[in-house]
Amino acid sequence: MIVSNRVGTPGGTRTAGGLVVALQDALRDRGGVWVGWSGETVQGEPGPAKSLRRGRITYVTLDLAREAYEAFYAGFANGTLWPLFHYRLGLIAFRRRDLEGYLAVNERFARTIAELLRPDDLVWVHDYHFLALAAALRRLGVANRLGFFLHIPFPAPEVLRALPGHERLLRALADYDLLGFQTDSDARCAAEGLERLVGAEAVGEGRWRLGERIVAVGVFPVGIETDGFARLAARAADGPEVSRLAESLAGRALILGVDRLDYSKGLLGRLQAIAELLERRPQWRRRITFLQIAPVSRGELRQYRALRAELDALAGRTNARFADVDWTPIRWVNRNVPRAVLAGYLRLARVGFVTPLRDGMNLVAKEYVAAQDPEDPGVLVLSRLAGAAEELRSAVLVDPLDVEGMAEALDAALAMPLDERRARWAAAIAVLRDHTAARWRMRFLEALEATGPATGTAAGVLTRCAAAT
Ligand code: ADQ
Repeated sequence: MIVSNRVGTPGGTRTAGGLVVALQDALRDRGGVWVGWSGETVQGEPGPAKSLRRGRITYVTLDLAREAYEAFYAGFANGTLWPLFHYRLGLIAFRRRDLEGYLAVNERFARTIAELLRPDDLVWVHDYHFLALAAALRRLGVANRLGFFLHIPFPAPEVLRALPGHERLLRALADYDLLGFQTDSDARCAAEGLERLVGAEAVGEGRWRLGERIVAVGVFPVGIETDGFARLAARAADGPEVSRLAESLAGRALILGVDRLDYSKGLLGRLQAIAELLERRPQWRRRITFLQIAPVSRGELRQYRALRAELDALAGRTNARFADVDWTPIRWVNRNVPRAVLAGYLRLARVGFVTPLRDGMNLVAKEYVAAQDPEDPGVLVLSRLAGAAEELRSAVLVDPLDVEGMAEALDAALAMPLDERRARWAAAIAVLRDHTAARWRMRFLEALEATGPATGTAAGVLTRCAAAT
């Protein structure tokens, strides 16, 4: 059984992210149930869960009452946990009633899940919306193996300590059998939080004891279906949408960014770096186009609306400053793009520009590498603070706060000779062919199956929280 806030719509993967596809494949292989929010809010009490069977997968979705949505999704999950876990303390809004609403939604999901579970089912829970789900399930007497994977970074204990109620959430995490993280640093932070903030005791082999419970902590970097995405990109290259973009470039080099419009993605610094490049390296004026595809996300939250206004203004100002009658440097597009078209755009780009201030992994960086033409690959310019930077060491790595440094990196990437581009790409694609989405889910599920006091998992050696040292 998979639990995640949003579920992949049955059959529909046209716009679905790589992750939804990977989870769908996991259920298709083994058969199972996918539980999540329907995406609908209702006035008053929501009705019972809806269930839909397609092949070997049963989708079970719950509506949320409007107030539950406000407290759980807009409030605690995205107004409190998201900024906290991305180290943006100044953006945190905290209200007790949001925390209460969050815990209540976790309880409601637990009741639905408990009714559906058979004794030997494995449960794999995803992301920060459900930190407290295992605790709620245990209270209902569920003894199944419960695994949790966090897609976003896990903060250092000193940062987590800012959250009222953090002890309760950490104890709730220990009700899972396995906690999975994107990077070593995230796993170390979680382990150190368990030790320092709620007194868990390391019992060896990547496992911690808290009261009666033993929880394993491991590192499982999310991957993509590398070869599948490469084929998608190669096929898309001659399609009408990609040709339209190619023609509009009129031979200019394309620098491409693709992100949800989120303050963690470093979009302001990215636009500033484009302006800096054009200012300091005038030889690139008229010779590049920066396309940023950034569909609006969580637009009902104040912080997101403010960011959007700032980005609109900055893109407009930069264009006004550098544009000519027949050229504008920045194309700022707030729209979703079908996956197959996106793959073609990524292939067309001379530079993939990915500069989050912090990111659990960042799949766009991986998709950019997979989409390249092996004969003439482009260059990935990647933030050191994306989880993907731990694997993609051959990218041009940048500090996302260093605007001048990012402009220099763009200059180097645009001028990079073919030999060096090929060598960097070959190193990156080798990693991605090895660390695929299929391997990610198999490793996680194997580790989850191996948990329990009798067997235990050798999940990794964890010492100090890197972010705290
Ligand atoms: P996100 O923050 O959403 O994911 P990311 O990892 O880049 O970020 O994944 C986004 C996915 O959506 C990619 O597959 C991308 O192609 C797709 N996408 C983005 N913009 C799009 C657009 N305009 N049109 C179409 N598709 C678009 C969270 C964490 C990440 C972590 C992932 C997976 O924040 O750090 O890598 O989960 O674990």
